[in-house]
Amino acid sequence: MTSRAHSTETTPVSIRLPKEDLDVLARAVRQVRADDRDLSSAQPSDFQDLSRCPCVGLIRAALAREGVVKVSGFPVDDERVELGFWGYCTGLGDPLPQNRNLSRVDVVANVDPRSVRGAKTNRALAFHTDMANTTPDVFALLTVRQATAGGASKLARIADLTDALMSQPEVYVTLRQPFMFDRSGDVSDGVEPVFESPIVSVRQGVPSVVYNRARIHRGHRLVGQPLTAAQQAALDALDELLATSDAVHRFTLQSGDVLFVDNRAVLHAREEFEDTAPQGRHLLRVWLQARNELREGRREVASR
Ligand SMILES: O=C(O)CCC(=O)C(=O)O
Repeated sequence: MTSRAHSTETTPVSIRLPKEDLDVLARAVRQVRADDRDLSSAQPSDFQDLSRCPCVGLIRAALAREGVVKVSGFPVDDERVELGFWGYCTGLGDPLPQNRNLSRVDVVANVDPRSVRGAKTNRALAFHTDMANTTPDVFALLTVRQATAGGASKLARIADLTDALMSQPEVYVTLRQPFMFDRSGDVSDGVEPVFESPIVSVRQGVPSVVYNRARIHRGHRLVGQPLTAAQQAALDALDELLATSDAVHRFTLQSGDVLFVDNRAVLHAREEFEDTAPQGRHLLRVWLQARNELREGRREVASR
């Protein structure tokens, strides 16, 4: 991604889904339905032909290089859109459950305006990385319907922010120490309600990020460990950088757009939105664990 101020619209690397991928996908979905199965019983192996589709390889390469890629032209009018979307995503990684109900595909829409989970409201979502039951390596967001107004996406790669953070050594050192994160109670049995992680880590030369300020405040409250002055100052500095940096990209997703994001490399945010149409903004989300090709791709790109 090239640097531009985030008040202007910029577009991530974009790929239009070719007919070949759409045909392979439609065949796989038809076969699952013909076997009288649905999203809950479909298997990644039902969609294995997609791994040979050229577009899936291109998406993987763009994700490793840029940390984000937008794919347009996903068929959203099909009543089996959730099954097709999940199936397409399994070509890029192993699917992960997203919450206590082990949802394979979660809905992002204004269904519960007072929810603690911002994705179920129309509120602005501050910069964060995805987490709850587990932490995905990659997430995919499909826009089924846009909002009447608002809802623009914002993205920032941690690698583009590290120089600015390192120029404030106390901030950088603090962000590399552990913070407590609340999982918002959205966990399956046996999963701890709070987890500990640094915000910024560097492994084999690759910077990665885990961030959600609201969850950090709740996590520290839950374990009875108030944030120190240095921790508060480090969070303020990171938020200030995200609010002002030229490395932030802002754009609006259209119906049929899928955004694939490396959740370890890129922070994302959303602006507030408004729905006046009877059927409001509706997005679908899938979480993935990266397979080796993606991890190795990231390391290779970082070592150039
Ligand atoms: O609604 C959006 O555009 C983004 C949603 C989001 O940030 C999330 O689900 O984590």
